[in-house]
Amino acid sequence: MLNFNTKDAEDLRIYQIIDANLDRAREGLRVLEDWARFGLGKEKYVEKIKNFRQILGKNHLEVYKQSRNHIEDKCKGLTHQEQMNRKSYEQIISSNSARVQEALRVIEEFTRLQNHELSKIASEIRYEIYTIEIDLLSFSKFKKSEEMLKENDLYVITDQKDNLLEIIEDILIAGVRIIQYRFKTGTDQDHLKEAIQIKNLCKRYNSLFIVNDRLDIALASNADGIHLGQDDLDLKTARKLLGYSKIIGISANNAIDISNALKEGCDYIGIGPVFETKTKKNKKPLGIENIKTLTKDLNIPWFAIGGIKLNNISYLKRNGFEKVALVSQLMNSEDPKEDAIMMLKELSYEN
Ligand code: TZP
Ligand code: MG
Repeated sequence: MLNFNTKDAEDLRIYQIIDANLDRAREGLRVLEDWARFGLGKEKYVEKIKNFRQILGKNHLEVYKQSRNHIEDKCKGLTHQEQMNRKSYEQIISSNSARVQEALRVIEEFTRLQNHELSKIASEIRYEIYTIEIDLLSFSKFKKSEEMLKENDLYVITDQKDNLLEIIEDILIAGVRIIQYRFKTGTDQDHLKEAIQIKNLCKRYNSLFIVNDRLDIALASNADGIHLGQDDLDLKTARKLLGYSKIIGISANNAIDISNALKEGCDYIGIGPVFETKTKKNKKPLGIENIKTLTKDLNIPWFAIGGIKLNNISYLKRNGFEKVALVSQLMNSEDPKEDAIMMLKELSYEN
């Protein structure tokens, strides 16, 4: 039972703490709720967070509110430099989750003696916020990757090169925003080391970093996603292991591959080979007419791949191909930066 008869100074000070922290928690929750609603469109999370706000609202008793001006708060309006430095939505989610968690912890401690029920509520919500924070961050990360896939038309895949990092940096400077790390021989240790270096470069240039074939290397290098061929790990298993913050791309070259990939929730598709290519000698080219048929109703991002060069981009564009992926044109280029700039230019022309 609550006992609010005693109005001694100590009680008032405690109520003031509870009052301030209920406000703090609800404000932080509102930030998370609005991001879940407008930023991510995640109805289930909106409902959950709204419910927490309402529970805390109901428990914001008059006695707490009335204590508000008991002692003048000398720290009112103080802001921390960190608040001014928030640059990304992720930082906003994290700092507001922390604000809610901290406020709830304070409520939990100070209500323990005279409002046990509110103490329990604060503790329960606090635990749920830890999970909600991680989920919202995953969704936000995924959404950002999804947008990058939509916005960028040139997807560059690496080959094994001594000066690979240099080539990649040139390509990133040129404006390419999707890099896939692909390797077929060598040691895992070397690949992981290289993957981390490329990931860091991609991060610096705000670009997507995707690992081909290898889920372990993708996870260990904190890649943004993985690209799987038809003989690689199946998409369902990959999704289970990677979670929902990472993108998964699939290589397809017929209608069944495409329909399976869509059913299992892939995020983009690489379709090819369009033309003959030395990079994948044993695959028969599909040709543009086949690809046009295969992609007629496709409504996720797809990249044509195989034998794509600077001199056939305009032909592909005239046939309605918007996005391309390639290896040799940039990996074997004398001037990868200049070639990437030209490619991006070609791809940006309206037909
Ligand atoms: N998948 C289908 S074709 C291909 C892959 C990985 C190779 C593309 O390489 P290039 O050098 O751009 O033709
Ligand atoms: Mg593969």
